[in-house]
Amino acid sequence: MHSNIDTLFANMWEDYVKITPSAHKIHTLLAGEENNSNIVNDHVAFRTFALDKTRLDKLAAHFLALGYEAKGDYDFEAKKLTAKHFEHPDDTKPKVFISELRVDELSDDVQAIIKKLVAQMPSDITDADNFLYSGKHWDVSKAEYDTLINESEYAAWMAAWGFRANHFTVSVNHLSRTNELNDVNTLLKEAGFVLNTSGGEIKGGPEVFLAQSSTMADRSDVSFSEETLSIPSCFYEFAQRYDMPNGERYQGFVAASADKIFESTNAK
Ligand code: OOG
Ligand code: NI
Repeated sequence: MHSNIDTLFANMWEDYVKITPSAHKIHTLLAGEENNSNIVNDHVAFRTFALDKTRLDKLAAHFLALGYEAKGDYDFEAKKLTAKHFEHPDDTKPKVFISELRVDELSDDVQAIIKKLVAQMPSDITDADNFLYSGKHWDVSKAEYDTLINESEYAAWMAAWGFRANHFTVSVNHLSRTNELNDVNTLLKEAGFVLNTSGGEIKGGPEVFLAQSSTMADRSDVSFSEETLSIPSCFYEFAQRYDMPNGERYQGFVAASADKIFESTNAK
């Protein structure tokens, strides 16, 4: 386990930008606007398979050990996902969103593939310092990837990319030039980045106290058993939070919006 939150996030960021060059470019673009390099992260998200060796709790343990606390619970029925979010008492630390795929609800063929992948993984690897940016611990063939993608884009993404940040999220509230998500989206489109339009370019809004947008994932090389292929990797997200009637800023997530954000890694 890591003993320092900032080092952990710095290592995860380094791993993430290697396969998400757009995030690095956008970070520079927004930091340039800021005239400093301090982009505040709203949250970082992770994915996993809900199997004994890999379930959400295995990832969460790393954050709980660093003082994070479990907050919201989310269910995505159609995508067969369960998720939780975690917050740190020091609210300058990014929130963490972890989801897991309910493998036992998938077809027998797909379950067999996922179980075969996870069986190749040493069980103590989930405790390693670098687990949250360690990638995949199995060989997966292109044929297996294709079988997974036909039933669950999420399963295929996990099989190809494994354990690493799926996305970082810019806190629009902390930008200085603008605190409006719509302005950020305009800036990104003018610079040529492609946004996820599933459910509209902006998901949510003031009525649910959270507005979100995201890029479509970059593509990056993955080594499958027989060949290396370029497939969707990770994306960058932008979040604007609003104050609730009690005056406190909303810190949760919105399931209906998250449902569409998941689609940022779809091949389209
Ligand atoms: C997570 C999607 C949900 C959010 O901010 O609502 C999410 C994922 O794609 O793994 O990050
Ligand atoms: Ni997110």
